[in-house]
Amino acid sequence: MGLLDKLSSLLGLKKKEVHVLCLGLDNSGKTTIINKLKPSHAQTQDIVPTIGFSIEKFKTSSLSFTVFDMSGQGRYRNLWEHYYKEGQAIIFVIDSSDKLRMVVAREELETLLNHPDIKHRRIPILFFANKMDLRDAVTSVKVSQLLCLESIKDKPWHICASDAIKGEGLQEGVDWLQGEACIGRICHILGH
Ligand SMILES: Nc1nc2c(ncn2[C@@H]2O[C@H](COP(=O)(O)OP(=O)(O)O)[C@@H](O)[C@H]2O)c(=O)[nH]1
Ligand SMILES: [Mg+2]
Repeated sequence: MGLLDKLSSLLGLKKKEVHVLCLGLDNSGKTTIINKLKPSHAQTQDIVPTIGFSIEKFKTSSLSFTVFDMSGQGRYRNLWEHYYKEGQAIIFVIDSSDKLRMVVAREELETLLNHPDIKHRRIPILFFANKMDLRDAVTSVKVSQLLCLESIKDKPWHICASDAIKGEGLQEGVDWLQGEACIGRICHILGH
């Protein structure tokens, strides 16, 4: 069973689809992570609505993923923001070895958190401090400091160090997200 199949069956979500947004700057490792999570039978659809901006989408029986790069000086922001409404969980990927662009990642994160379709929703956010295998990589604690994650008070969040090529750290992240999605669903059922 793939990680995502396990996740969806544990969640008992066979009927309802959960939509996960996987975002971060280009080159952070999103495609590599998603490919590791993806069961072999999942269907991938690459949509290229305009030159310079592409979206990857794939679906399993109960989870649907939308993956895109938050790069290009926000030139395509209006295209990617369109997907925020349907997101019920967020995976935000950071290249831990790219210190120069850490500030850009932080700005994009802030813009995301302040967006009207995200701001007032208690969406769980999983951060992958990726490329931990690289010599230049900073620790996940340092990444969370550089991104000011401690200031996120109104959403559950978690950071995991990962090496997407070896697949290390991904399971821990998915396990956390799974727990949060369960809590979210129970709250939803209870009307909270
Ligand atoms: N060393 C190392 N390289 C990685 C890791 N994750 C991704 N990469 C490499 O980083 C580059 C960008 O990865 P990709 O998944 O295409 O990033 P995306 O633009 O965010 O989708 C590729 O050459 C990957 O092989 C990692 O954990 N460690
Ligand atoms: Mg990609």
